[in-house]
Amino acid sequence: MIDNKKVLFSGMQATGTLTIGNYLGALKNWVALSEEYECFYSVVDLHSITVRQDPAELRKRARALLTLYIAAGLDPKKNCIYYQSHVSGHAELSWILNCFTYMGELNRMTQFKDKSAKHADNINAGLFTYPVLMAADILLYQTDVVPVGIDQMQHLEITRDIAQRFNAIYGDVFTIPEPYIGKVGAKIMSLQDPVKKMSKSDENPNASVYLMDDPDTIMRKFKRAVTDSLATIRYTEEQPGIRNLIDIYSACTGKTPAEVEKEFDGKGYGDFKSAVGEAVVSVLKPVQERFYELEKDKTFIDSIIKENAEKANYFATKTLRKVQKKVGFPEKIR
Ligand code: ATP
Ligand code: LTN
Repeated sequence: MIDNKKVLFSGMQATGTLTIGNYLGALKNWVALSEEYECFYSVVDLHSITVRQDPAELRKRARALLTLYIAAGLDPKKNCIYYQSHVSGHAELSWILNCFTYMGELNRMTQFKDKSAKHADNINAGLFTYPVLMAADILLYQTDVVPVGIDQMQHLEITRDIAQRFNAIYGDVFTIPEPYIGKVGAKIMSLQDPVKKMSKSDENPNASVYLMDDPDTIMRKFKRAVTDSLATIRYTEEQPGIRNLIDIYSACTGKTPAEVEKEFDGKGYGDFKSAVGEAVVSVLKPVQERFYELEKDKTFIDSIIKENAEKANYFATKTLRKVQKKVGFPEKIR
């Protein structure tokens, strides 16, 4: 608890341009929850280097991502929006938690399996211990709730296991966090292969709609979206392409899948795809406009980066000191 409010933590990697999957599955919920909780939203740049990055590009993307958090509607005066690399406590706690995590647990992580298949030439130790750093992010702020997409559930479970294991040895040190998965949009699928998750690192640009795509591009991508030959708009497992479009439309309009089925009963796929495209365009337009405005205000963004790093450091240090004492590190002489 901070000032009688429960704590929320979440983060995203600056590995590429955000997709509507990231927006509908995570960022949109962050904004919805931001009044109710004391929030920490991190640009997790330490996680990004588990995959090789171009330094100048990473720096640019990280700043764009931080700006996008604000453009999406997070008030940076109320929410702590910051770079993970500006708070050394993440790396320090991560080391300690590494010593409380088993190889066997990490071996089971599906994201590790996926990423190591994809980056077979660089299966580094950081990629393997990625979930421990994520646990450190969350536990450092005594987090109650973590809004993420479904793909991050396994990482949330290991975070809880590590925290419970630590608490069982040393007493109530960490708050045990709960995941928050939105009712709609928690798993947006690729537009080209609707049984695969939409991902910002997909090589096929038509598979994902990016947050900064212009209206023509968005409409074109939806027109090309892979569907089926059943010619009926139903929310079923047999029609993964249509089901995904219904999810996207629901998440953008607030309508339930049943309402969407009714609205498009008897209509063709062409009409439906155009409607989905238009709904996405109108959700993204204000975010894009704010982004381009904010991007110009270097002084403002810089001040946010500085102030929030200080705030995050303050809370991180509190937990870190407690943990260091518990495990038996000597106190610093001041
Ligand atoms: P990468 O392709 O680099 O692995 P990603 O697109 O999978 O990236 P992440 O940075 O791993 O995105 O995820 C950021 C947040 O967005 C997480 O909370 C994650 O659960 C959520 N998310 C990612 N992809 C989707 C998706 N397709 N649908 C819903 N939520 C998603
Ligand atoms: N692994 C997450 C990003 C992430 C995160 C976190 C999410 C790093 N640390 C802490 C929530 C809480 C991902 O989306 N790939």
